[in-house]
Amino acid sequence: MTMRVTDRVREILGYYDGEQPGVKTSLARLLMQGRLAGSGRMVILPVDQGFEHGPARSFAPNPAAYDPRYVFELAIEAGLSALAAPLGLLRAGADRYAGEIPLILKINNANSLGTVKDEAITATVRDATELGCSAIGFTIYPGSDRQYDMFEEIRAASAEARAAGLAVVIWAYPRGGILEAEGETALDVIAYGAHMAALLGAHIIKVKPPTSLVFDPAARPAYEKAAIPRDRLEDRIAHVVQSAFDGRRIVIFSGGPARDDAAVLEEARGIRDGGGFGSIVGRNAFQRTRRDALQLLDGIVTTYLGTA
Ligand code: FBP
Repeated sequence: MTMRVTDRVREILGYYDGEQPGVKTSLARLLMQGRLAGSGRMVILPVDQGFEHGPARSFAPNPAAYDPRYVFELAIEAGLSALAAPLGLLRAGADRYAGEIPLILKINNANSLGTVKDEAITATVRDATELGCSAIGFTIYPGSDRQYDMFEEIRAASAEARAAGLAVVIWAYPRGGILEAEGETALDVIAYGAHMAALLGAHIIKVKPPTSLVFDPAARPAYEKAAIPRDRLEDRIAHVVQSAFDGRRIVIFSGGPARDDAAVLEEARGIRDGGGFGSIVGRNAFQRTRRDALQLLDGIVTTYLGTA
């Protein structure tokens, strides 16, 4: 860290008062890295899609990304805040690129071959500290039949991570149970997932950008009575951020399947204007050629740094 911690980053770290100093130091490292250093925003490159969706669906569009070193270099060259990935991928680059980019070890993973909405624990906090990581990452599936076991797993892992001075990033991913596809990204469901992640002790919460649907009939009157605006993306982002301790937890939004630059940048503007803390952009980065990916990531970073 060459730059001094900025007022904005100090303010954000203040949201975590009472937390272990080691955890705050790890958060500071994520917030003081790359081109967004000091701004209070972050852009993370996640590369666990090979596990979640399979290698060809993930990397065939840009075969260079089959090589773990490629994604390390992409995150470093684009000046991003961190690289998040499963154990094997981080092990394949953590030594060579030591100190060049903060790492988030994704300690649970799912694949698309199983039928149960669940994830296996695939790495330990010890692995994360050995690799020099700043955080562990963990997915919960609120709504799935395995959700309560997942909550217990993250309780145990997060206690261990905090003791080791690591931040905890929760991917709050409602799916399974009564949630059909449209329910997974409904505004009330995403806000509910973000809130539970905060209650489970997440320092950073990752969710999908929500649609304007209110899925749960029991929640509808609350949305209507309070006239919670939900037509514009920025209003929906603001509602999700408010649901995570009134903006006192870092909430970032995921990129989704590859789309054109204009759509990704428009979404980043909505996230920024709604008070979101940034993006976690995988497929829209590594499925493009290196040149195109760097250009889009530059656009995303510039959006978060600016107001236009
Ligand atoms: P993307 O930008 O590629 O969507 O990555 C974000 C992420 O959370 C990944 O960490 C994860 O593998 C992926 O989304 C899961 O996507 P999906 O919901 O489509 O299975």
